[in-house]
Amino acid sequence: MSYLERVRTQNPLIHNITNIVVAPFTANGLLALGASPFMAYAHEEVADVAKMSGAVVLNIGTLEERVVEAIRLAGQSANANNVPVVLDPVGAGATAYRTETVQMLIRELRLTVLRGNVAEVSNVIGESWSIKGVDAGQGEGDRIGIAERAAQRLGCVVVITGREDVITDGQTTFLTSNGHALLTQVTGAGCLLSSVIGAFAAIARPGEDLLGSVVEALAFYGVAAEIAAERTADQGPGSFQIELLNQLAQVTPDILAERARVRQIDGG
Ligand code: ATP
Ligand code: TZP
Ligand code: MG
Ligand code: MG
Repeated sequence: MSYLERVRTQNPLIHNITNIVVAPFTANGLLALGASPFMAYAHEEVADVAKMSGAVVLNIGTLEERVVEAIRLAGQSANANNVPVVLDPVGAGATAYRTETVQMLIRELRLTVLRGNVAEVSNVIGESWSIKGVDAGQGEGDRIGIAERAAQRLGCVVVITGREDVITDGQTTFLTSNGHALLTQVTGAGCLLSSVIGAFAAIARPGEDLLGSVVEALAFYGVAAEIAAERTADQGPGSFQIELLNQLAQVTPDILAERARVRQIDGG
């Protein structure tokens, strides 16, 4: 059974502490995929919600003190209960507050997956890369090297997205090249992807197939975007955004196998 089928069969509960821009889009995307979204922020309940979930997705997009504390409490509970933790360090490097917050989080939490653009991931590990708000700035650095160093330093799977995505555990590295430029015109395309990765991490067997599952999440999301772009070719980002949700529900394991562009570049 593919990881995608496992997500749809197991319907994992995904606890999201995300930003105010993307919450409904993220919940709808997870439902379309076949996962079960749960947005919960209250300090009184986040530990309980994290404990009962298949994965916890932490996103600092519109951070403020109460949200940061909710993220910390949820992450600690997930760690204590062996629930996978995905961190999306939105805008890390754009302000000192964001950079310091992600650095506190990586000190205090054990991450399962870190997913960001190249600037965000660089800034998380103290290698600066220009960033304009929440979008990666221009740069010519070694995206693969940054991802591998981040994975080794944090002891987790790291995903750097862009036109081509890098997925690595620090030893073995994959590139996926599905996707479509229209994804850059939909806010939350990266944030939803981080939650989709959470759903695939939730069904992975710990220590066995996490990396493979995350690679499939990237290919799946990219294929859904490609088909959505084909179906809305004469329209624009609004129609594309809706069709992306449709395709998250409609892409089958066979379509995925036919269209996925995945390349392993290092290791075993
Ligand atoms: P940024 O804020 O820098 O756009 P993000 O958090 O929105 O970052 P992206 O890097 O845009 O995240 O990645 C989100 C999705 O969009 C991924 O599936 C990625 O493969 C895809 N993607 C991003 N840019 C392109 C592109 N130019 N062509 C094809 N796919 C892309
Ligand atoms: N501002 C703060 S969070 C956010 C914006 C526009 C959403 C960012 O979403 P993504 O997925 O990184 O494009
Ligand atoms: Mg983007
Ligand atoms: Mg982002």
